Amino acid sequence: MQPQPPVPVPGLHPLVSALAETIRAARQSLPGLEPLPLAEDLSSVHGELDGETLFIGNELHRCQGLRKLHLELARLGNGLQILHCVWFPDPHHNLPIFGADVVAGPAGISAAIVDLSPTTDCLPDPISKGLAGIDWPPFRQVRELPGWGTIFSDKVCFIRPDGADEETGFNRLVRDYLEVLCTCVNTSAPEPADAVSTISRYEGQLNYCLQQKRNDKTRRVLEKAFNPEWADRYIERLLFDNPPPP
Ligand code: BLA
Repeated sequence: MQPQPPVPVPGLHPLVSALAETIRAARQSLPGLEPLPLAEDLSSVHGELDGETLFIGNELHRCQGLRKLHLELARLGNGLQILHCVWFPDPHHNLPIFGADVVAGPAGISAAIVDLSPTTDCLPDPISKGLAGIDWPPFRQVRELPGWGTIFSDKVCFIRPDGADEETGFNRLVRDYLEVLCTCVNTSAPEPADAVSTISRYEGQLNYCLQQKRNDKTRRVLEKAFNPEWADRYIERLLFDNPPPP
């Protein structure tokens, strides 16, 4: 049950490695950061599919204000690489959910998404103001969100990066989003467990997890690489486990 040190994944796409470093650097600035224990069979997962090596590396932490920071790097066969990251707030704090997902196939990155997602009607004021001050690169291929994507804010960035300059631009955008969030985490104070605001943030986070679980693409890839039972446990227990009630 010991937390694992970052496991290097050989041959990762440059944007995937660069984003992992951006996320780790931001994480380091958080108050009271500590590793969270991770079940042995979920921390570092190896497998084989059609002669290809499958690999998933997970890093799990918590800090004051955030109940769970999850960074996952995966290679899942057919040249598929995934960076998955969600920082789940502690509902006692008025903080959004940070989410980022990058999917790279043999032909390059098909999906790159980053957001600070609200758990109530709107984002906290300092987050909205911080995001409004960010310089967005003019991405050429903006993608349409799926039906379950109503959980994201109006500041969500969902693109297919067009070339190395846009990949660099996306990495910079993620760094800027994290800077806005980390500034707020560092000054955030908890509200009582029975406050209406705390309870509605808890419910909002439950809904976020529920909607993310409607993404068939995640489940399908994991079922194919491993098996349906393993995929189900992985999604329910690690990727989108429900928050504990406040
Ligand atoms: C899409 N996610 C995808 C796709 C795959 C995965 C294969 C399709 C790629 C494409 O449309 O180009 C697979 N993603 C995974 C797997 C994991 C993963 C296996 O994270 C984990 C092991 N998904 C998230 C998070 C967000 C997210 C945190 O896990 C956003 C913050 C978004 N992924 C997301 C979205 C799509 C996607 C919006 C597009 C879905 C669609 O178009 O239907």
